[in-house]
Amino acid sequence: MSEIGVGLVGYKFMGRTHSNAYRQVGHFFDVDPTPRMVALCGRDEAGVRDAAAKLGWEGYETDYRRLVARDDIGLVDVATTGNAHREVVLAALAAGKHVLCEKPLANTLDEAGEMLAAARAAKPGTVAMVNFNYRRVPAVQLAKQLIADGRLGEIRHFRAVYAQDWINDPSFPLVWRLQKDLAGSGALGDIAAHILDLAHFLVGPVTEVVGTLDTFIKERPLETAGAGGAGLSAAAGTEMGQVTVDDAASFLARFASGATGTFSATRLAPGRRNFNSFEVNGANGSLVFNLERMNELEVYLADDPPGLQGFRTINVTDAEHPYAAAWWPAGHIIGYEHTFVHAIKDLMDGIKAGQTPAPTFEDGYRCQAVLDAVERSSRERAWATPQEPPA
Ligand code: SOE
Repeated sequence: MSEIGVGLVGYKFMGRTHSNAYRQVGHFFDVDPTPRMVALCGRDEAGVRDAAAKLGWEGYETDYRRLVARDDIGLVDVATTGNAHREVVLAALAAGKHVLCEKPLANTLDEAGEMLAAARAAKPGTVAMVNFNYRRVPAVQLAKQLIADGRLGEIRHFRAVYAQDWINDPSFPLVWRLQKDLAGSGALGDIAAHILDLAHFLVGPVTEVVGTLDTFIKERPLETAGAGGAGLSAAAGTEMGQVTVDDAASFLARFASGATGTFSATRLAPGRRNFNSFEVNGANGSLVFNLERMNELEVYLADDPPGLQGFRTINVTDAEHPYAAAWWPAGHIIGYEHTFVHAIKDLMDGIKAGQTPAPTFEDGYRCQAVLDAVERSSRERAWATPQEPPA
């Protein structure tokens, strides 16, 4: 049994979900290599030292350049604010490390292109993966299998809503996700990226979009220093600042397959804490997924006998389903954090095989290209074509 030293950059919300996944994966899956939690990295020494102790890391660093240079680290995991993805990923790849980068890959398409080029130029066997965790919900894997098996026939529509409400209160402070220079965009890159990646995973490439980006709350109180919560909470000061990103992203899409898509992402939907949902309509059936009922997939098959036709709710916890056998007996459901454990399991398998598990940096680039096209479409009020990945 081999092990691989891990260095994780970032220790807030995604840092916590990734730390939990590294701690748990070897206890529930047979992974080789197993991850060794060598060092957590963050600029604030008191903060990262306390987080390293709490989250189970052997040590910490306050400069990612030192982290990527360490000989006892073979995998660098990037869970930082979006503006730091590019520099940390490029440094880690240049140092010959495997890389996992949180979504979205970058803040701009140019950055994503640089990162894709660096991943392609890395020595053979280097893994460079993007973490779109919702692909690793067993119910989403079942949706993928049913579509791939042709059970729905020709896919005609993909319809997704990702709605949250954590910034609906105008007194919620101007955190990094609301600042373009740190986050790249708002709901578009943060949560529309998720339903777009699911669309790519389930239906295939998007070839054309038309959309609108809108900001409803245009200024917010500045965050008080050091108040950043571990999740989506924060403390507000009295000085006000400009919101420089979208609160909501809505767009239509055409797929290379001929299917059509509708996407709505907002963080101003009171009552929708983390409502990530999609519906797929094919010639012979439909699928409905709702993250708030993440262990279930609703399936309608048109060839069910007359009188017995209707959506059935499949509880996707039987051992036959992906990842399910590693956890609990059928019906004993799993949660959001398990999707990160599944991602790290697949990452370890990829490192052993020397093959990047999807989503690769090419998948991350394709997602970024559609986000970029939606931004152009919103500016120009016209259909826009996503940039193809460089050959
Ligand atoms: C905030 O919108 C957020 O934390 C996203 O950044 C995550 O990717 C999503 O899983 C939950 O909501």
